Amino acid sequence: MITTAAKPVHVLLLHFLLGVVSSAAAASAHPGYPEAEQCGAVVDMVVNRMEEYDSGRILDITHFYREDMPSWESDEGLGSFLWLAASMKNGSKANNSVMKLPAHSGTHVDAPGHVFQHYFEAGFDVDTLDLHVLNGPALLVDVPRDENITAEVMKSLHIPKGVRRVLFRTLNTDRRLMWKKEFDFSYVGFMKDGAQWLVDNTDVKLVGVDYLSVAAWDDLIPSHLVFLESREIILVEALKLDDVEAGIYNLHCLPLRLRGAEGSPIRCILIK
Ligand SMILES: *[C@@H]1O[C@H](CO)[C@@H](O)[C@H](O)[C@H]1NC(C)=O
Ligand SMILES: *[C@@H]1O[C@H](CO)[C@@H](O)[C@H](O)[C@H]1NC(C)=O
Ligand SMILES: CC(=O)N[C@H]1CO[C@H](CO)[C@@H](O)[C@@H]1O
Repeated sequence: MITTAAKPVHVLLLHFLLGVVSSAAAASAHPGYPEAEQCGAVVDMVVNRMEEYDSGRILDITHFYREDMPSWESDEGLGSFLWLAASMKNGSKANNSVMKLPAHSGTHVDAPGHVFQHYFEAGFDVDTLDLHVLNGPALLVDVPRDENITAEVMKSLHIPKGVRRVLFRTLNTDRRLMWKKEFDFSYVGFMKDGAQWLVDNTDVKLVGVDYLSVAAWDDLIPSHLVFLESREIILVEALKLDDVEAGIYNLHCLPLRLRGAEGSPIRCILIK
């Protein structure tokens, strides 16, 4: 990162007074500003954002952060989270943005300290999560759309023994809940008995879901407790599973190394 040391006030004032002349001179002197003859090419620059790479072999299942994405229990959405603290337009040598995000916003991961105070105090933060669990073969399954994820539903999915990572696509994806600003309390998630069934009867160590919580609102804390108690299961939430076929993929998820944090934004991709 390049930072520009703060300038004394009188220098800033001088910049301001010299105004246009000074910034034009600074612009032409800075190699990061295009020369006049290159301007035509600059006008043609087109940003090509992708959800898939390498002809669909790599699928991005992470939501991009946006101000109008839903935020926990809020009607207002995530709101402003990124601003340009230093900008070339205002005389800095480089553009430098600053961000401020709740740790559990957008596509994110929960660590055991999220719902267990003794785990939090002992340091079971996102930097302790097993990258082997977060990376490897994963099954994307469609959950019946008429229920929350109960023990009965879990049973009906017939997840084979040996499957260690499962992404559960639910009614949340059909309802496009992650694309709505208002937090929706009626999202689908795990009921306590569904979480318990998974713990008792499967080898699943990574549970991925398509809204902000793995646990249905009605069983919010009980389901989290069941999943996180053993410290062996990792919860990945608010995955973007739209337009992805059910099946087996290689999953790659990398949280930020935020020591002391019980949650972190995470980048997840599927590779065919
Ligand atoms: C540049 O400075 C002006 C005046 O202080 C301010 O209004 C503007 O928002 C700044 N722009 C950026 C991109 O920082
Ligand atoms: C799931 O549970 C929530 C409450 O946590 C409820 O509002 C919602 O209707 C349930 N969804 C289905 C499909 O049963
Ligand atoms: C937001 C903003 O001011 N961004 C500027 C950063 O610097 C580039 C290069 O000068 C400008 O084109 C952007 O407008």
